[in-house]
Amino acid sequence: MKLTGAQIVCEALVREGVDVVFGYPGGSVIKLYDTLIDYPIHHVLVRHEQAAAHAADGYARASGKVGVCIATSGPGATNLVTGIATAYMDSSPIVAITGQVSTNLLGRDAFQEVDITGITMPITKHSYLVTDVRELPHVMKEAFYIARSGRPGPVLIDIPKDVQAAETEFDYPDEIKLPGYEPPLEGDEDLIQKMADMINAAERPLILAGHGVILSGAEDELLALAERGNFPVATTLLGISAIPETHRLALGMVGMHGHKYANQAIQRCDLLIVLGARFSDRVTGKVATFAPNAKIIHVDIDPAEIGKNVEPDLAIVGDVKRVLRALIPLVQPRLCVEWITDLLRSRQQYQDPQAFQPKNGRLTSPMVIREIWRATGGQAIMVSDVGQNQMWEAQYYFHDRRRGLITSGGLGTMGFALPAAMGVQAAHPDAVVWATVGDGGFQMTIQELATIVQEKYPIKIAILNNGYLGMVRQWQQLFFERRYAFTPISSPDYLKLAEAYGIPAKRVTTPADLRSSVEEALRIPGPVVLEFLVEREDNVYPMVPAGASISEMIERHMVEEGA
Ligand SMILES: Cc1ncc(C[n+]2csc(CCOP(=O)(O)OP(=O)(O)O)c2C)c(N)n1
Repeated sequence: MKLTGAQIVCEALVREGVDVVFGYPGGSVIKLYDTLIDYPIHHVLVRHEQAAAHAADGYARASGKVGVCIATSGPGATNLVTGIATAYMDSSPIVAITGQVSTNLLGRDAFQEVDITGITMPITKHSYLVTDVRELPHVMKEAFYIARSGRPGPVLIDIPKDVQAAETEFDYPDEIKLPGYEPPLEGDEDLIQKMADMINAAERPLILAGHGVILSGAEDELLALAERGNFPVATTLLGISAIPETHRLALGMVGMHGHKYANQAIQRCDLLIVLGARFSDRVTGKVATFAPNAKIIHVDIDPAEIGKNVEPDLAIVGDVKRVLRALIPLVQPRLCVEWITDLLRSRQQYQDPQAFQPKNGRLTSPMVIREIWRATGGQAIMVSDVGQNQMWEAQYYFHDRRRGLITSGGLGTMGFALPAAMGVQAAHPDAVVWATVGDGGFQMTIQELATIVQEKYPIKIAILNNGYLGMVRQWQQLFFERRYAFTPISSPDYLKLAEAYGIPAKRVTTPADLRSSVEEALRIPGPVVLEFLVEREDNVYPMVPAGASISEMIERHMVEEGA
């Protein structure tokens, strides 16, 4: 059967199980759009292409499936770049399809021509410029395979206008074999035995779970391993929800704004078992003093990660789920009583009661986040933006739902939350989805309120309005002598704005109104905007200064009481 390039794209999407795509039309994809409308694929019209990429990313992170976004050539394609880079840094599988000028105009600075494969080369797993329609079926198949296999990531397919219109015989490959690309799945048996021996011999073992645990769907195995040996489990920011955060063995997040006791556990353990994490600088702080008393085991599917930042004592390249399945029977069931009792005690003892004290009569962000946690029973999918709001969300919401936190960790992209929440809601129409955003980040992709309304996504949007680009202000306060250079930021009247979009909204100013406002928002079936006026100069504690050791945490009392 002969099909056009545009039909081949749509047929391939259907065969890959894609039921929703996020995009924005233009001259170079008009043929594709004209075809797409006849296919059983829902197209979400975003208001800016950046949002299409973030939404595809949010969809992928929440569902474990590949997210798809579409943009036209030139400015449409470049608008995707931030979203593609965000997905790349966090190993999120998306396929980005861009239109391109016709092949006869390539390289001639034609209208809306940009070399998007060149631009995105360092931020994709692979990118294709398809100049012959006959290549399209296998390019589509390969793109999905590459995006989702091994260490997942974004793939871009750039398709010139004439290729979309050209016809060829359609034959979709069943399988893909790519020379030189064979993601290693099974870990080496001998090394897994060695890993078990090290675990069995350790006195103070600690698991550090990263995004790889979630990406490989190894949550059950992680829990089985932890419970088998009574091992405490800390997570990276993206590893949050790998273990239910209210589980007795869950220690919470490590790193720059990690929990004090979790960071201390890293410094005290004698064996650190790192699963699907990449030793980001936000996690390790000063590498030379990271986990100084521990032997380190690193399990990761990407061989390039081994020894990149931290040299492990034992490395296993493989899929976390498969490695853990092979490992668990080799680990002796036991109770690490002393070490864990000690840790749990320090976990209980560490509190920052001031985080929950209204300041200057105003709410604090931790109060707001904790209230959302209470009202949703830890089961909402929380999509956080970047800045203080992100760290408070990670610290004060206990994520018990799998894939319950969606956030931009590696790139740290402000403006991520609102569009990513759209993808999350598309993946899970019945889930309770909250986007928590700062007043700065919200204004970066604020236009997506229109998409949310058009799609009837019942997203609850919590704006933590402190009148500042808070996280930068915090650094200025602590390290730049309080010179608040260009961080005070004004906001529009969010209630009027929400009204203009047709979204119910409420401004919450006092602690007394907090509970009823959150509960009311949950009762409303559609989207809601809640603007919380929070203390303007609150800081996220603890904080490890950039480049310092994770044992050198700044705590609230050191700053506010001048200790
Ligand atoms: C696109 C982008 N630009 C700039 C930054 C640098 N940055 C990190 S946090 C932050 C402040 C965020 O302010 P806001 O959104 O109000 O959130 P808050 O920290 O107050 O919670 C900035 C500017 C960024 N992460 N992303």
